[in-house]
Amino acid sequence: MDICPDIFGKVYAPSLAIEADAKSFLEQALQAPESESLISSDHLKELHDKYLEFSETKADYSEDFVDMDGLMHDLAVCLPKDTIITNDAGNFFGWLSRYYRFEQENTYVGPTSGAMGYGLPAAIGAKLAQPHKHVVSVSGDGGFMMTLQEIETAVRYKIPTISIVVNNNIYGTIRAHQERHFPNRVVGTDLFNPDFGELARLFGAHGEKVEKIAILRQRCNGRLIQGCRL
Ligand SMILES: Cc1ncc(C[n+]2csc(CCOP(=O)(O)OP(=O)(O)O)c2C)c(N)n1
Repeated sequence: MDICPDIFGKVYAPSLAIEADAKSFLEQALQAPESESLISSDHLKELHDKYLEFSETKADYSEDFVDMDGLMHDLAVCLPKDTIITNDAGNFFGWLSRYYRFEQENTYVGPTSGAMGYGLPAAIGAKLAQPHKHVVSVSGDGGFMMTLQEIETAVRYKIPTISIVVNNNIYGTIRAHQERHFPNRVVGTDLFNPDFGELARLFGAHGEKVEKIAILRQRCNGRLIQGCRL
């Protein structure tokens, strides 16, 4: 369903395309008797069960690299439910949107227009507004490089937020399109990043470069988030 019909079929072919305002459609759909409903309650339960299975975090920990499934599992277990999460745009977001369940209101601050570089500044703003809550931003390396100078702001004003930078040394989202549509013709998507842990320390913040998830678990346990036990 979308308010703009131009979107239909752009990425996936829908079996039923509905042009509508999401809010008013949902309000009416909720009031419709089951006989008129587009979907039976059994089918709804079946779909919801599939969603729960798909989005259940997996305690996967590769020995060799930071396994995003395992990272999401640890975040879900570790972070208090009122933690505010902010993010950038990028492929890394797939894991966050799949696995992290927002169970309380006002715990997600995301870039409506899909802007990179949003996560860190948004986290600083959220922490100023809700200083009693933990605030964690999740970014790709490309997005983080767009606004990382705001670490200086956070240090100067003593605003304690946590930033996770998923570093694959490419603009992964764009690279994926290049490889799909123009194989062997990638251009302008390699990144040559600094060591983000070291960079954070140069700004006067705490910084860690994490190459294996075991190290993250060992270093973070009970330190970055008070009371967190993995
Ligand atoms: C300000 C801005 N510029 C460009 C884009 C287009 N864009 C979307 S994702 C992306 C690459 C993201 O790369 P990275 O942050 O490294 O994350 P990855 O996809 O590798 O996980 C780009 C350039 C955007 N969303 N916002």
